Amino acid sequence: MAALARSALRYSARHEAAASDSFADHVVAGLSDTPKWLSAKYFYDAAGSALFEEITRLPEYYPTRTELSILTRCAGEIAGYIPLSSGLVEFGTGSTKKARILIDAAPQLAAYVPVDISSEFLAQEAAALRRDVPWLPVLPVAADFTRDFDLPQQIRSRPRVGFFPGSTIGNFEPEDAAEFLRQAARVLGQGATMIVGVDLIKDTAVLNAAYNDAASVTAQFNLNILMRMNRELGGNFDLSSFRHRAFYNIEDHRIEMHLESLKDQTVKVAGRTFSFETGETIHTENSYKYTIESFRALAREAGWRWAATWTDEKNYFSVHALRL
Ligand code: AVI
Repeated sequence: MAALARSALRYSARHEAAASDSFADHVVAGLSDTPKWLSAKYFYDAAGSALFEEITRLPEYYPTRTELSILTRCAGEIAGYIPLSSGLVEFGTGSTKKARILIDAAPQLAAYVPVDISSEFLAQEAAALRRDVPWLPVLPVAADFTRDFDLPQQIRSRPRVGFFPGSTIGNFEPEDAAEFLRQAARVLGQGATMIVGVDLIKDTAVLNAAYNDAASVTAQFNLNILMRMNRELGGNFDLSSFRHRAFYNIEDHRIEMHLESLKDQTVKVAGRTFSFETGETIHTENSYKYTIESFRALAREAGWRWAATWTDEKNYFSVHALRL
């Protein structure tokens, strides 16, 4: 995934309200709180984005390959929910790999609109797609996809289909996920369709393994945020004094990722000093898991009508079509 491709991710409304847009302010707010927290959006610098790409290829990390297999196997059926001459709007386009599966199956598409905060990355992906799929107008929009943005003039009078794969919706707090779906409804407009990838609740051992891989890539991904604070905010975190912790919280239906302090210590970062007790953690990410029913309920609450669901044979992952 490109640097910043997911930088529009919010961690929770509470955290968002507490921190301004600057990384330094965010770090000071999160590390001054009890318990300490940081937003998952700061994982995705260049190193973090490369590590996330590695995660998607790990044997334990089933979501990416399972979603790709559903999209590939069910592309024809999913394309049946894409109206004639419509515009496909992808929210937070990390890579066009998944959209390409839908594009290949839906020659009725009139345009593809990748939306991402990183304009440089968008331009690269758009150029590659134009080369490979010359019949399709590609109209990139550089914007924070969680906020209001204008669709390109060329698709305003066409039917619109939103696409939000990867279970990125799981990194939102449920109330923020509903707010995102409401926002997508406002942007796409009446009559729109939305195709969303959602990771499902499953055996705890499978979930825990996916975020505690044997090669420790997820641990490096989590610890990278300390490295980023050292580099960008003059921090002096000793990475060997923290460890990656990830576990499935059954009550809240979410994987929680934390960085745990291995000793009593003080750390300087962003011009401030923070104390850590042994065992104290920084909560760095939530990854919510849904049942098909609980996701449908969330979508309904946000004003969308459920139209179809596709899953894999193990029921690990789901892709939903919603209608406004
Ligand atoms: C981007 N997102 C859907 C990933 C997830 O599974 O929640 C991020 C991730 N964190 C650790 N591994 C992968």
